[in-house]
Amino acid sequence: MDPLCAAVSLEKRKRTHTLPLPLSPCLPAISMRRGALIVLEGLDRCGKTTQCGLLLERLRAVSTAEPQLLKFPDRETSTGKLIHGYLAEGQQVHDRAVHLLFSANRWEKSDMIREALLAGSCIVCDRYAYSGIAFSAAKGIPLEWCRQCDVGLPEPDLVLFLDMPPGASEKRASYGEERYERTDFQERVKDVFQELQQQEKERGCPWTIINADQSIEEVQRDINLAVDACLESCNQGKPVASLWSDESTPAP
Ligand code: Z5A
Ligand code: MG
Repeated sequence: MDPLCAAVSLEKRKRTHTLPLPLSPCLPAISMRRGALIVLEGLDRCGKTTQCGLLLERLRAVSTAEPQLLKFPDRETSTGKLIHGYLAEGQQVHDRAVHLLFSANRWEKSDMIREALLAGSCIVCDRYAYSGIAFSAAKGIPLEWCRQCDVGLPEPDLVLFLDMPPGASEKRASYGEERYERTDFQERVKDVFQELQQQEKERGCPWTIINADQSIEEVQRDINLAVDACLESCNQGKPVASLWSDESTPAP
């Protein structure tokens, strides 16, 4: 059995007993042939940021290359500052212009993502292009127009959709502080996410749906199961693909 599979199967055995799941200190971390791009998506307050942090911690234990966490929007870059003004400070920006800003905010990171994956680092992404489409199409912008801006970004190896009824998230902390945090709008966003999910399934890139309406530990357990399978396939030389495009970069 190759070392990654050994680490992963040890993890699977441990899972039945304890959560969270630290690797045995005796087991050396694995040098991955290439890293995996793992995206967490879902409606507001479904637990994406919480689970991204937990996943990062776990990947640190499995791999020799440092895993990285990206959060979109990245509010620190120049495009991110404009986005933050729009989301949190009520600044007015044309719907299509703000869509382009969100997309640009991802493109700024695209070379870095590809290089890190090829160097063996896993990347955990807190929202990605799917949020970009879902929130803009929910405002009435045509879905295909929204998608075009993100064609060619690094394609995720795993999309984990944290599924939760829109009403349930209202009970969670800080709900309602930003633009978009209204149940009627979140219902429309969920409809677009469902349409995207169906389209991705039809093109052979199905999302993994995680029930987010359970405890943090239970959600983490379900995520870990899906991530294990994804790491195995990346380590077997799956190329780094481009989203909604035929281009790809072979794994080293
Ligand atoms: N947006 C867009 O329009 N276009 C784009 O291209 C992109 C984004 C990328 C800001 O995003 C907005 O940008 C977002 C979409 C839009 N607007 N909306 N809606 P953001 O990611 O910065 O949003 P946020 O403010 O971080 O919210 P969030 O990410 O949706 O929350 P979350 O990360 O999913 O949840 P959390 O922070 O992990 O958890 C929320 C609370 O629930 C917290 O107190 C946790 O302790 C608690 N929690 C977490 N898990 C559980 C469980 N399992 N049980 C109970 N409590 C829990
Ligand atoms: Mg978040």
